[in-house]
Amino acid sequence: MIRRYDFGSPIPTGAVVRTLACENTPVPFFQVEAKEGQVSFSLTLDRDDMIFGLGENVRGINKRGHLFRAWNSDDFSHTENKAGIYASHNLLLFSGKDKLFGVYFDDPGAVTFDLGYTQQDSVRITSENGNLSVYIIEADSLTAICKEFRGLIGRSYLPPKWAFGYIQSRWGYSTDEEVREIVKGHRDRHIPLDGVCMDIDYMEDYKDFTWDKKKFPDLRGFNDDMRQEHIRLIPIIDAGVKQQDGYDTCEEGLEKGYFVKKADGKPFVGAVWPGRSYFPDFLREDVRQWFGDEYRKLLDQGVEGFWNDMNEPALFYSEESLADAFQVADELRHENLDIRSAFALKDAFANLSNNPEDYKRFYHQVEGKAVRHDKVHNLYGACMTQAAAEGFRRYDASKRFLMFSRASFIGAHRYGGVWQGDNNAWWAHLKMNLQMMPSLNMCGFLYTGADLGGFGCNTTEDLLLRWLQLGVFTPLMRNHAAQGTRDQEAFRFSNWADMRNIITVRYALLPYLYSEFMKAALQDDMLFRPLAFDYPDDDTARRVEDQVMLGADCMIAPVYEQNARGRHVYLPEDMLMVRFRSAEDYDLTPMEAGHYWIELDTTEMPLFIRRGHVIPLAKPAEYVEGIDESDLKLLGWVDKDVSITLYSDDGYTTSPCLEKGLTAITLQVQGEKATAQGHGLTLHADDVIIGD
Ligand code: MIG
Repeated sequence: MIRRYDFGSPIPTGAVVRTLACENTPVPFFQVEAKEGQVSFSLTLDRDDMIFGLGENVRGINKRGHLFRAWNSDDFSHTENKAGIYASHNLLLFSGKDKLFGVYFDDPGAVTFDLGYTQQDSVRITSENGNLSVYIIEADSLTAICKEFRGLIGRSYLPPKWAFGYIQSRWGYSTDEEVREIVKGHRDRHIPLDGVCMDIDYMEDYKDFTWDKKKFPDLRGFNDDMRQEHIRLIPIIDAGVKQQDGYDTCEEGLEKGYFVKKADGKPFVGAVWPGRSYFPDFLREDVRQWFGDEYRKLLDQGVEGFWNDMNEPALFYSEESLADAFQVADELRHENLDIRSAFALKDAFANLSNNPEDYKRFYHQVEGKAVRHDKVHNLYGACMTQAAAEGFRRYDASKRFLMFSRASFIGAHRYGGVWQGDNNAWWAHLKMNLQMMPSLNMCGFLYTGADLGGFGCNTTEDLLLRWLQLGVFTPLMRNHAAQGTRDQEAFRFSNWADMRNIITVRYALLPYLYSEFMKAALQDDMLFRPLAFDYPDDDTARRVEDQVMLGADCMIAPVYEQNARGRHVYLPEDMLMVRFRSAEDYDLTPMEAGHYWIELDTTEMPLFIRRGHVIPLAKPAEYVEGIDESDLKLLGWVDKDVSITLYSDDGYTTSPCLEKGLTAITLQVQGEKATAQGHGLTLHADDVIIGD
């Protein structure tokens, strides 16, 4: 059951797709206080209450105890003290002795979430706008609450099947020759690969929808060559449009008045990669249509996927803030810089980027009215993703395109996926990657993953290998690194064969992972769940922060510590451990519920299959299109006959039908032997373990 409560005059966000009448009774569970234009919602926590949600964010799965703030930020250092990163996913789930409900704050501006931070037993959520809709969601389990919520916000984005392949990326690839070398580096060593991201250097002077003709003289031909090798090119698009005479996107945007404007009606100028830039008013439908159609310039070259960046929007400086900083510098020029003035000078420049004041300098048009940016800040990236997705639909409605964005808001989950932004080559960020998966899934973002190996800082051989072992399971499996860091492609390292072996596991599991992804997307379920969702009565399971449930049948528990040769795992029920070294080299260990220390060499990764469940494993392939989905091995630990269904489709149809895509597989147990049947499938059941 979902109920809606309005406060002030809510600004439409597009997050919710179901029309619900507004209740005129007080909102349950919370004490409401309106003060100085803000509205706060408070409640008291019992000692054992837990709080889930907030999507893409720092800290653990249980969010209790920290202070968060919904304010999409280009923050390249995801440390624990941060109040948020690139996304605002304002969903909370409360679970405890007397509490079981979800609450969604549909507010496009800043919202603070004091979740037992100021005082450990109290929660206070404050909408700085004071204009919002609050949705209270009740059902009989956390999983059911999420499903209800997902019904409210609409079906998740469906990527094409190739987007589940391994993708290589690096900020710095700049010529077609270089990309060919990267592809060759993988293909020569049989490291599977399906895509290469093109970062900002492919563009001409960082201008959206252009490419440098010297570096990519024949983009169409190059794209075709890559397609022959089963590789897709995935160019980046930035939110800011370079200010330059003769640049068509800039000129057209100016002429039609498509860019955000200052109070005086002049277009706002902020700087990003290309220097001074304009920012499309993505909150306007006509602007979305225009910008979305610009992607055609690259789609016409055969491109089938993009990533949208810098759409918080990131701002290096504005004309105004830069002028202020220079003024401070001028004033201090002849001073004897002391403790105060030296810092004042430094701060004048250090605080230029993503400065809160700049976000008050420009306006959007929302339903014909000018709305100051800071009131709707968190919608910007989401509306850019929507623009792209709608552009793709107009371009070819029959086909799925890949889209993942950096900034997001709930609602954007219908239009694209997200990557988890600029992490670092830190072990802590491997763990954070795992913890973000279920939280993002709660909010509808199913197609997601983090920069494997770490974006900033230099990775190490063991960190990348361990991170790939998690990446095997994340729908977006992309190795990405920042300019200036150590080369990070798997083939650069002495242990490349171990990395290859791990990546082959992804391809062997792909029929299963794709099936679970599509089932989750088409039924508003989560692909990754905290253990608390599946074992609500198990107090140990409820507090597990480093293992998560995957699909209907599995649990994952990656190693996330340097030099570790194993880890502790808690099994809430009997499970079969598959210890993979590669798609074809693994061992099986049936394990009863309980606590274990599991030996895992750096080359080994575990997957746990619940007793009574079976999952399919294909032969390894070097690209998604090469996977033979008709010849499958079954893995599992069963006591009796089992039937499962496997979803499959052509991989690009835009209106997949769950029922049509399902194939039933039945496993029959007779004595010590299992046999399996499924329409059109060759099935091998030798790796199914029977009974005790
Ligand atoms: O701030 O395009 O998060 O993935 O490589 C740098 C260059 C801008 C930030 C993205 C990152 C990308 C980088 N971009």
